[in-house]
Amino acid sequence: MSLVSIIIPIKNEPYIDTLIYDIHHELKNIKHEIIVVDKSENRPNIKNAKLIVQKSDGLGKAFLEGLKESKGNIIVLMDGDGSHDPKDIRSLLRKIDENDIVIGSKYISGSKVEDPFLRVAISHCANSIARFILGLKIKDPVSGFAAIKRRVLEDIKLNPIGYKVVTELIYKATKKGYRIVESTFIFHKRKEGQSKFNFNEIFRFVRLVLRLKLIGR
Ligand SMILES: Nc1nc2c(ncn2[C@@H]2O[C@H](COP(=O)(O)OP(=O)(O)O)[C@@H](O)[C@H]2O)c(=O)[nH]1
Ligand SMILES: [Mg+2]
Repeated sequence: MSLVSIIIPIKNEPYIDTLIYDIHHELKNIKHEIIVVDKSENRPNIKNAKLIVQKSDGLGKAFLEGLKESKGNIIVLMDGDGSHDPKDIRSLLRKIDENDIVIGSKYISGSKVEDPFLRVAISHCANSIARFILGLKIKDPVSGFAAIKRRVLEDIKLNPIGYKVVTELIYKATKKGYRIVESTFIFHKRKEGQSKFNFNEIFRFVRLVLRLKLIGR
């Protein structure tokens, strides 16, 4: 494992400083870089990470902008609100050598979700839609927490709409026969700030799933 690039899309996330500090602490024995892709109204003053100002729209496209600036052979995508714990990055990395993609999965035994009931219910519905319509075997194909080998991302063309770039990646990577496994983690309640998730994201997700199903890309 030579270099791990951690890409964190943010939009008004006051927790980002603490998160960056904790990631560096947790990964102190691993060569890594942190890339924050920012779409905030007021530019945050980011220390100890590379800041990219997002030009496009949406979480999925933020990931692609971060990817372009990254140098690692392993890429980690995570949220900037404290829901994804830096400690769990290590669990993803433990499995990446023998696999192509490792998904932080909320719905395998050993994982835990600290979210209100409505959020869990929406997440379960999105999961069922992705698994049923796209025929995915992964238990949590709508997760936003994953480690991915760079060569997979160089081979697959992503065309994200909205949040769920990992769903698109899993679908396309499965078709190409890449090895995808899941890893347990604890999905914490966001530590600060507010969720940017809204009902438009549900429509974008449905559009994404139908597009993948009907035209395959
Ligand atoms: N750069 C960027 N980050 C975003 C965008 N939308 C959401 N995010 C970030 O993506 C992560 C997940 O979003 P969040 O609001 O926590 O969604 P939730 O966990 O589903 O409630 C957080 O770090 C957000 O700040 C966007 O359009 N651009
Ligand atoms: Mg969140």
